[in-house]
This record gives sequence, C-alpha cells and structure tokens, in this order.
Amino acid sequence: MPASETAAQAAATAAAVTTHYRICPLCEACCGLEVRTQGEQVISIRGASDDVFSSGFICPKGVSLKDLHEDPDRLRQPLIKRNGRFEPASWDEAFEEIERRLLPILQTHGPDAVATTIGNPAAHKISLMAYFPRLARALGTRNLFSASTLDQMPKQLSAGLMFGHWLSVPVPDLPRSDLLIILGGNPMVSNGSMWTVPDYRGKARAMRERGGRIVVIDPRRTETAQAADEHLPIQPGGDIYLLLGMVHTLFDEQLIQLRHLQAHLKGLDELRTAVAPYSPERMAAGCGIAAATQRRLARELAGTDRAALYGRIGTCTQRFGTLNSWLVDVLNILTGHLDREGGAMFPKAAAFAPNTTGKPGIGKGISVGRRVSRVSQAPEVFGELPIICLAEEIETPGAGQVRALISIASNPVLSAPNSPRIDKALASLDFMVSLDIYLNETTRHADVILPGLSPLEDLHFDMVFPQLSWRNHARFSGPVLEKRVGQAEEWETLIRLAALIEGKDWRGDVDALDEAAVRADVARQAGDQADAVMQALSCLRGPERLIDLALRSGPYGDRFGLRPDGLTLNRVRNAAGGIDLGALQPRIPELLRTPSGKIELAPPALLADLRHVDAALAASAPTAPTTPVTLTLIGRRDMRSGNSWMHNLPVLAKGPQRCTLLVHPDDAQRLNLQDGGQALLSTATGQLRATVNISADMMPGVVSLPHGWGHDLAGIRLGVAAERPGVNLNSLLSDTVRDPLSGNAVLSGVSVQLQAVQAVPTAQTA
Ligand SMILES: Nc1nc2c(c(=O)[nH]1)N[C@H]1C(S)=C(S)[C@@H](COP(=O)(O)OP(=O)(O)OC[C@H]3O[C@@H](n4cnc5c(=O)[nH]c(N)nc54)[C@H](O)[C@@H]3O)O[C@H]1N2
Ligand SMILES: Nc1nc2c(c(=O)[nH]1)N[C@H]1C(S)=C(S)[C@@H](COP(=O)(O)OP(=O)(O)OC[C@H]3O[C@@H](n4cnc5c(=O)[nH]c(N)nc54)[C@H](O)[C@@H]3O)O[C@H]1N2
Ligand code: SF4
Ligand SMILES: [Mo]
Repeated sequence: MPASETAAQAAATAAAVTTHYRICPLCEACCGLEVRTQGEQVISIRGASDDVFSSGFICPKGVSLKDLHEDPDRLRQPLIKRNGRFEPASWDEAFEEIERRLLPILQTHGPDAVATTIGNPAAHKISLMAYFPRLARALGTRNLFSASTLDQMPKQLSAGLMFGHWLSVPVPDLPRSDLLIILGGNPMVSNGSMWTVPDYRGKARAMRERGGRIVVIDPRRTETAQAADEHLPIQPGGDIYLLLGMVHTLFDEQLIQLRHLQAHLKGLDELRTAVAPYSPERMAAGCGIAAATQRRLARELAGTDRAALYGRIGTCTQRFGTLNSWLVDVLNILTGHLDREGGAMFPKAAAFAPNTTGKPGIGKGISVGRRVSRVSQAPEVFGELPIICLAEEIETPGAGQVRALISIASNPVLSAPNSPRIDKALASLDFMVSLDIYLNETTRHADVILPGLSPLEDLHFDMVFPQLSWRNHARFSGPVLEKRVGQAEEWETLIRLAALIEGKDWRGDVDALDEAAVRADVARQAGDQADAVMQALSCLRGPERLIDLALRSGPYGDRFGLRPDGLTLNRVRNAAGGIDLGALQPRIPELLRTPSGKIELAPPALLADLRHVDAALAASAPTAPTTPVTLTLIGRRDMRSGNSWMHNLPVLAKGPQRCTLLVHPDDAQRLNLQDGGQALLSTATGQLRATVNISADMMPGVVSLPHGWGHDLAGIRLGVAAERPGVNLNSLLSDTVRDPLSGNAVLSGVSVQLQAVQAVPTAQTA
C-alpha cells in the first residue's frame, strides 16, 4: 500500500464520524440515503429512515455510491487524446483544445455540424438538466439527441397532446387504489419509471393486504408479476391490440363513466367512432390475449371504484408506442379513474413543473415537427430528433452533415440500436467532446473528455421526478464530501462550453456568466420585480440559486415574502428528510395547458396513426416455421444494474452472471439448448452468442436479453466491467424502425433466429 494512502487512512481514523443526508441519483425512485463518513472515507450507506418520501428504503445500487466514489477508473481529470492515446490534461488545456478544434467546424459548416447526445443520468443531475439548455442554445443546432427516444418519448407526446404539457403524466395512486393493472413495466426491479415510487414492493404488499388486486401484463412472468394476483402473458408488440380491445369493450358494453371529467373532455364521439372497428374478438390474434379476458379486464377496470392502469417502457419501445401511451390514459379517463383518488393522478411538484406555471386550465399546448432531420426527415419532438437518426446524420455527406459531437452522460454505443453502426460513425467524426465520468464504449471516441463529479461531491435536487411522484414532497441534499481542488462542477463546465461556443471569454468568471443568464430569465418571468428577485437570490450561486427561485415562485413557495410560511431552499434544506406536501390531489382542470382548455381525447395525429393498425395486425399473423427457428426478442432489467454504466462497481458486479438469454423450456428443448450453454442469435442487423438460462417464466416463443452490456471493446477503462463484459443486445436491433409519431426506437418484440452454438459450423461463429 503506498505510504500516502496509509497516512490518509490514519487521518480518517482520527476524524470524527459525520452523518449526511443524500438523495440517491441512480434511479427514478429518488430514495433518501444516510451516508456516514469519517474524513474522506465513506463508512456506511443506508436508507434514511426519516425521509418523508422514501422512509428508509434502499436497494443495492444505493449502497454502490461508495464504490462509485472510490472507483479508480472514474475520471477525475480531463483527458485529451493525442496520437490515439488519452493523456491527462488541465481544464484550461482541455478547453483550449476544444476551442482550437470545435470552433473552426462551427465557423466553416454552421451550427448543425455539431450534434449533442444527452443521456439518462442527466435527468438525475440538476447541474446537467438545468444547464444543458444553455449549451443547446449557444450551439443553435437542430441535431439534439437524447435517451428519451429510447424510452418514454411516446408517453410524453401523448400526454402533451392530451393534457397540454410534455410532463403532465398521471401516476397510479397506489396507496388508495384497489386495482392496479401494469402493462410493460417491472417496478419490482426497475424501482418504478415515469412513476417515482420507492419501495414499490412494500406499497404493493400493503395494497394487496387490504384487499387490492394487481394484474401484470408482460411477455415474461417478471418479479412484479410473481408478486401480483394475476399474470397475463402478451405477445410482444401486441399492446395496441389489447388496449383497443379494452376501449372498444367500454363503448360496446356501455361501461363508460366519466364522473368529474365529463365537463373537461373533447373528442369523445371521434374516439368512439375510431375504436369501433377494433373488437376484442378481432384483436385477440394480435395480442395473444383471449377476447373474453380483454373484456373482463375492461369490466374490472370500469367496475372497481378505485383503480388505475399503468403502462411503462414495454409499451413505449414499440411501433405503436404513442398510441399505446394514449390508450392507457384513455382507459383511465373513460372509467372515471383519471385525476381521482386511488386512480391515475397528477402530482403537483414544488418546483420546475411547467404545469404549475402560467395561466391555469389553458395554454399553448405542444407543437411537434417544427423541423425535421436532414436524412430521414424524422420530425422533431420535444425539441429533439430520434437518436436512431444519429449515425446516418454523421455518415451522410452534404450541407448540415454532423461532423462533431458533444456527448453528455450518454453511452449510445451500448444504449442505442444498431450500436456497431454508431460506434463506427463516432470513429469517423472530425471532433468529439464527452462530459462523462468514465472512459467507456462511447467516450473512447472523444478527443477531449471532461469529467463530472462523484454524486457524493455534488448537491442534489430532482427537477423531473417530483412531477411523477407517488406523493407530493420537496427535498434537497447538499454535497457529502468536498470535491477535489480544481475539479469543476458540471454546470460550470456547461457554462464555459456555452461561452466558448458563443465566442465569449470562457476563462472569465463563471458566476458572472451565470448571473447574466439568470438575470435574463428572471427579467422575462418577473418583469419589474426582477431586481428585487435577483437581490433576494443574491447569496446563492449556480443550481442552488435556480432551486431557490423555482421553489419560491412555485405552487408552495413563499412568493418572495408574499406568503411568509411558503417554501424556500433554506426551509427545504433545513428540514430533516425533506418536507411532505401530502397525498396527490385532483388537478383537472387547473393542470390543463391545451389550447381548448379540455382533455383532448382524440388528437388528430393519433387517429391518423390508428389507420395503420389493421395492416400491422395482418402482418403479425403467424408465418410458416423457419430454420433456424425464429423467436421474438425482448429486453430485461436487473436489480444490480443501471443501463450501461454500473457494471464497474464491485458491490453490484459480484454474484451470478446477469447478461443471459432467458429461454422457455419448450423452446430450449426444440432448439436443443442447454442451460448454461451458448446460443447464437441472428437478426438482419447482427449476430452474437449468449449464455442460455432456461426459464419457465418466459412466454413460449419469446426470449429475453438485457441491454447495456458488451464491455469488451478496445480502449475502454472499465477494469471490473471488462472481466465479465456480457454481450450487446443493441448490436442485434435495427435503427430503421421507430414509432413515427414520437421517433422512439423499437427495442422490443424483434424477430431473432436462434440456434444452439454446437450446431453451428465453426466458420459462422466468429
Ligand atoms: N435494447 C434496449 N436498449 C435500451 C433500453 C432498453 O430497454 N433496451 N433502455 C433505454 C433507456 S430506457 C435508456 S434511459 C437508455 C440509456 O441510455 P444512455 O443514457 O446513453 O446510457 P446510460 O447507460 O445511462 O449511460 C450513461 C452515461 O453517463 C455517464 N455518467 C454516469 N453518471 C454521470 C454523471 O454524474 N455525470 C456525467 N457527465 N456522466 C455520467 C456514464 O459513464 C455513461 O457514459 O438506454 C436505452 N437503451
Ligand atoms: N435495476 C435497474 N433499474 C432501472 C434501470 C436498470 O437498468 N436497472 N433502468 C432505469 C431506466 S433508464 C428506465 S427507463 C426504467 C424502466 O422501468 P420499467 O419500465 O419498469 O423497466 P423494465 O424492467 O424494462 O420493464 C419493462 C417490461 O416490459 C416487458 N415487455 C417487453 N416487451 C413488451 C411488450 O411488447 N408488451 C408488454 N406489455 N410488455 C413488454 C418486459 O418483459 C419488462 O418486464 O428502469 C429504470 N430502473
Ligand atoms: S431504488 Fe433507486 S434511488 Fe433508491 S437506492 Fe436504489 S438506485 Fe437509489
Ligand atoms: Mo430510461
């Protein structure tokens, strides 16, 4: 052990033990954690029992924040690639390199020549979330891509069209519900998504103990299904048929009860006409769920006083993702469960929620397609283009070709379909900058990598997830450990990058740069009160100033003194475990921001896409058996994993191999696959070998492989992950199929040919 480390440990032993409160940034559950430190050492991490929102819940990933902080592979210093090798550099050197190489590309080829990708961790980092728009504005590029089009964009689009804002997404009010139907989500493992619900397991158990019922509809008998009352296997990609069958049943059997929503709906007649052709009897072939069962589900939903239907990623990563997302809300509305206790309700966040600002009950709604992608003409949605268009925008010459990329907390080389193509495209760029904490599959293509902080060095305030939370609350946590001298906070890095691009002095005072931008925002919002507001915020900087501004002007805020007992950052910061703002309350019509001031039940764009359902149904009819055998491939998540980037943390990496192919025993038998043996998977996009795990939980004919693996590419610095790299699901998936409305990639329900590896001649197995 080096002498310096021994000395540091001795110092730590002498230091007092301190207990800190920290909100976990690793998944949407947003658990409050109690972190004990001694000097610079993390001694323990457990759930914070006094957290008003998560009440002490923690999963194995929360504990891994210690490993993440200590990970020797985590980047702590900028890197510059010189002659193909990364070398440590100072921050000034890194920015000088960016200035030298990025600015000429912008000057010669214009703003669209520089693309950005922003990934999942940004949703959990106010530093990235709040400051990325400044970088995007400075660039002025149309080529903005994110993980949203691999995930929830369909839900955001349907919510935007129906309720008037992208983040007006209702969530199940589980504590007061008697029936929950889950479609394409596995909260027992994912810990909830587009539904911030720490300890789903405990809440579900409590609900069932008081007589509630949970039904899970999923091609796999998931952990959530195993803990439910009923599991219905569904044909992957078949949700559209089931949902249409159920909506049809409600009209057909006169089960509609609109309750308090009656006065706030538009388009009921159009909807009735549109779904008339889709009887459960006709839909059964597409979803594999009998007509009688579809009708029973519709009757149960309508006949249970307090019930909710919840759809998640399994319903989004499909050709009809937006229609699915729409019909989930339609079913909740037609059965009178939307915006009602025990149903699907809208949270009211304390800060940053667009559905709490502006005039209540009416608004501009959303617009899509304000521009299109250059090559595929894919429409812009929520300000961005589908990430499956990234590679072609880099590869295709012509005006507007992408020649440089700024990747921010994003790993498309593992996360996006046809990843080998992305890998190749990134290698062909003239210049690439990454703001990331690892040298991984994507950032190895960068010319400059700028490191972010360890979560334990950073403050935390969730901008997004309180808008999707099972209960209203306000929480903040400060840094647990001091950041290293000279290390930039990520908001500072983004501000400097924006300044560099705008030709300003990026070496200048970052606070002055920030101040100017905040002042302009405040002037827009507060008019002639702007000076007074800026004065009230003057003791804060960076994200803290934005949080104080948002809390104080938010729905529970102190309105800068007008409501003296209202929220301020100080009040939230000083409240141990956060401030509880109560159970969800009805919000219709106040929440609506549609131009009509109504819930739009039948948006024209959605009805237009409905016309493609018949052709898809016809195409889904079974075909003659093939050799090799064709099966349907779906994804999967694991408790000890988080997309592509947590496989380097020893506490999570230990235990059984997780990147395995689940195969039903009947399929294994007819394909002669052995448990623990190898199978060759082939699609039109690619081939890989995976380790077989025979599981009766799979639906026959469907196999499951998790995403985010494949850490065997040259040039990465992920020592632990590379020991058991796994294989990359996305190297099998096509980047040409998407939900045309939202641009979301199709990641599930993909045809794959399967054979046992010993049956394959060696020439083909490379
Ligand atoms: N086939 C298939 N593909 C999928 C999915 C699927 O279900 N099936 N799921 C999709 C979904 S839902 C998502 S959200 C995407 C995720 O797609 P991405 O967001 O591209 O992938 P992540 O694995 O979350 O990678 C996060 C990146 O952020 C870096 N990072 C982590 N923490 C920080 C930080 O604090 N600061 C900075 N600057 N960087 C950080 C990591 O090193 C990593 O490079 O994957 C998608 N891909
Ligand atoms: N432990 C862990 N937690 C995570 C993540 C992680 O990687 N690991 N990732 C985080 C992220 S970025 C997200 S977006 C969330 C996602 O959160 P969830 O949506 O809860 O995640 P999944 O476990 O992928 O659940 C999707 C389910 O859909 C099913 N499915 C697949 N195809 C279909 C279909 O066609 N129809 C239906 N009805 N079901 C289908 C799958 O079998 C799977 O059980 O999880 C987050 N939490
Ligand atoms: S459930 Fe999510 S937020 Fe909670 S400890 Fe685990 S990773 Fe962190
Ligand atoms: Mo996600």
